[in-house]
Amino acid sequence: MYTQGLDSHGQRPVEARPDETHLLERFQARVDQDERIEAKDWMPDAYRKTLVRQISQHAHSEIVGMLPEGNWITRAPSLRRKAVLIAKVQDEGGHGAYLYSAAETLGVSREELTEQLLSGAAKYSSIFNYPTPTWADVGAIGWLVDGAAIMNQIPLCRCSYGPYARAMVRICKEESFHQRQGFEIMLSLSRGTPAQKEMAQASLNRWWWPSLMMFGPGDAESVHSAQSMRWKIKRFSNDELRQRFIDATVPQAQFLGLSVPDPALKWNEATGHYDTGPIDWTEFFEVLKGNGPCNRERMAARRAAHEAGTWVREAAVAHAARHATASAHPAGEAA
Ligand code: FAQ
Repeated sequence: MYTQGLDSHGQRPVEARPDETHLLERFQARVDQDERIEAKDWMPDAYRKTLVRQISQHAHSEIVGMLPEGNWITRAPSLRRKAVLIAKVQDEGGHGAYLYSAAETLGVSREELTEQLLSGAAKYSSIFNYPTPTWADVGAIGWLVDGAAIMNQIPLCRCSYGPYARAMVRICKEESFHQRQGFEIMLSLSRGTPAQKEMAQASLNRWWWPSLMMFGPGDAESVHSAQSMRWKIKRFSNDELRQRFIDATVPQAQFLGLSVPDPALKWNEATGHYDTGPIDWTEFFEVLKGNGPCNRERMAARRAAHEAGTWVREAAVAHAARHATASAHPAGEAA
């Protein structure tokens, strides 16, 4: 019930029906030449399915991702922080809306996608199943979670599927502001009183490892990566992006005067990258199975919100129907 899409379908190699071989070759040639694939173009069924899976999971993540920070809107420490946080959480809702629209261009309805989320059939990012017990968590989410999201999403602006790539351009601009506001909260706390600095450190300790897990399983375990990279949906592997994030973020932690909670973390002169200790993949897969600290709470909140919004959806449908009747029979014309 609370799983995140355990009915995962491993990506089978794409096989063309005999009559599709030519279409498939042409499609791959277009992708290889970095041409954009648009909604009405021919595309292999598996490409369409992969995009619907990834884009909808991404949309669900944005929507569920409003909850951990939304938890702090009523308790933000100043009017300025409150206004910024409200705007940030609204941006995430907007990202969800663009992404659902991008998924709809592939022939799936928003209702179906919502149903998949609410029934537990669809996944959303593991990261949003962790709690936000202190204000510093709002800083850590902006700094680390939005930071990881940007690292993963900038390459998606060059995704082969046009509607997804275009949605990502605006999303990345907004995520970049989110990352800065998070870092600025962490900076204020780490330059504040000893108690504030301790709060920032505790929050880095909580969010560091889950942020690394956001990039998905290691390359050897990533079932979709190879095919998605051939299709140029993904441009870099999970491990490559994770390493880039680590290399960019460790110096930021040093600037804040905070320690990354990894005793094995070490700069490797030979590779030009940071080496890290092992990631606890058992924790990741438990979160995906629905056993993270907040999976049940997050799904319960989404179901309650959906329920509470029923009258809005009904009113919108009634309004659209009335509008359609009025334009079909303008005033003065006989019905
Ligand atoms: N959580 O074969 P791969 C954000 C699943 S938005 C849960 O490597 P793929 C903004 C994966 O779906 C954050 N499940 O899969 C924000 C697959 O299962 P399936 C979301 C995960 O697709 C900030 C299985 O494991 N971002 O943060 C995760 O090639 C602050 C095997 O994995 C996106 O969605 C995970 N972390 O690569 C909002 C970006 N990782 O589907 C509010 C777009 C993997 O077969 C506040 N997505 N899985 O049942 C992607 O780039 C890719 O889908 C990856 C996974 C990289 C996430």
